[in-house]
This record gives sequence, structure tokens and C-alpha cells, in this order.
Amino acid sequence: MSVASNSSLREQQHPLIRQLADSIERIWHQHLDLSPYNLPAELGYVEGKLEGEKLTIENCCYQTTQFRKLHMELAKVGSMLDILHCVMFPRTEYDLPMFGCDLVGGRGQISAAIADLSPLHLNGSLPSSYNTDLGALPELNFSQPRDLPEWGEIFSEFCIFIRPGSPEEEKMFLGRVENFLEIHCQNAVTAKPVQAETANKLLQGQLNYCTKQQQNDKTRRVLEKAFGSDWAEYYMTTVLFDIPS
Ligand code: BLA
Repeated sequence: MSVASNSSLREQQHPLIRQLADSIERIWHQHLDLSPYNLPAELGYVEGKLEGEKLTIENCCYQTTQFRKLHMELAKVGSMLDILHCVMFPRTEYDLPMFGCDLVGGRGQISAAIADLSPLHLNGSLPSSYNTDLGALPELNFSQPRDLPEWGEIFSEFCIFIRPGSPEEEKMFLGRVENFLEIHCQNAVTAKPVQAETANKLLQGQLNYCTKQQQNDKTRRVLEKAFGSDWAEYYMTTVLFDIPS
């Protein structure tokens, strides 16, 4: 799918969502050698109705040597809800964490902004180069931190989960996600394949991550209301958080 195909929905999104979507694609193109990733044809662009409002979903997907799937999704429910969802799924032959990001907003205000590089080792540790690089970033203070739900134990100590309280905080969040992406892409392109035994453990880690994310009732509720519960289950388990084979 081309970059331009997402521009229509993107132009209607909250400015922070628009800027982050642009940054994600810029950093991906800058560091990674992207190949197309074909979602089932009926899932690239989806429309439904939620409480009388039109729900539009646009997906953009790539793959690379190190990542089995790079997924960015923009969704909009009338004027009520703007969503950016992005996950970078590593191939299990590479010891890389999971990049994930979700921005949810409506009526001019972002209510949830979350980004993380989440560990896939069962003991919860990140590769040491990530601890070094992420640990070197200056500490940020946001006025409205948010509490993670129970399934949020998958996230790292570097996870940011906030409601941005001002344009300055929006800028700080955007900058930090760009830092995460740069660090992640730089580590990924120099990563060496691991032994089968380690790859198998990383597969278990990815399975655990996806299973926990599938427990996000707030995402599920939006999709269920617009498309029904069977479709929501299908979408959450095959597009948003599919488990690698
Ligand atoms: C929260 N996700 C939410 C919320 C909504 C969605 C409506 C509640 C916002 C709020 O409490 O202010 C909805 N998110 C969606 C929908 C899609 C989506 C419909 O991505 C897709 C079409 N979620 C992710 C990823 C992460 C994530 C990758 O998809 C993290 C890396 C996290 N979203 C996340 C968390 C919450 C959230 C932790 C808060 C959940 C809670 O408070 O219970």
C-alpha cells in the first residue's frame, strides 16, 4: 500500500496523530528496507457504523528482514474518536522487543497516549543495548500520567502512558516516540539472528504479548459496537495482534 493512500484520513485526524503517523513512516523509510505486507484484501480499508457515526479504518503494513510485520492503523469514528495504532512485530530469529503505540482522542483532545518498547523475554528484561540507549534518554515529567490496566504488565519501565495536558506535552510525547523508533530501528538493522532455542522463547514472549493485548476491552468494545463481536474477535486476533506461526 502506498504512503499516499493514507493521506485522506490522516488529514482529518487530530494534529498529534497526524504528526506521529508522518514520523513513523519517515523513520521506517529512513532506516529499514521495507517490503509490502498484504493484509487480507477486505481489511485494508474498512467502514462500519458506531452509534450512528461512520467508523473508518485504514491500514498500512510492511515487512523487513527483522520484522515480520510493521503495522500502522488510523481509525476515525465521525468526529468523536480519532485513533492511531502502531505495532512492530519482530521475527522471532531476532532478539528485539515489541514496539507498540496507541493514541486515542476525540473532540480536539487526546485522552490516551501510550508508547513502549516491550520486552519479549519471559523474565521481563530488554536486550542490554536497549537498556543502555533508553536509559540514556532524559527523564520526562507529564502532568497527567495514567494507570495501566491489569494486562499492562507486558510493558517495560520505559513505557509512557499519559493524557497530554498541553501542546508542550504533546510535543514531548511525540519526541519520545521518535526516540523509541530511532533506537529500535538502529538496534534492529545491526541485530544478528539468534539460536533456535532462543527464537522459541521469543515466540512464547510474543504470544504472551499478543494474548494480553487482546484483553483490551476498550479496543474490543469500539470494534464490537461497529462490526459485531465475531468480527471484533477476528480483527483483534488476525490484524491487530496476530500470533506468529
Ligand atoms: C485505550 N484504546 C484505548 C481506548 C480506546 C481504544 C477507545 C480508551 C481510551 C481512554 O481510556 O482514554 C481503542 N485502540 C482502540 C481501537 C484501536 C486501537 C478501536 O488501537 C484499533 C482499531 N493499544 C494498542 C497498543 C497499545 C495499546 C499497540 O493497540 C500499547 C502499546 C494500549 N490502549 C492501550 C492502553 C489503553 C488503551 C494501555 C488503556 C486501557 C485501559 O485504561 O483499560
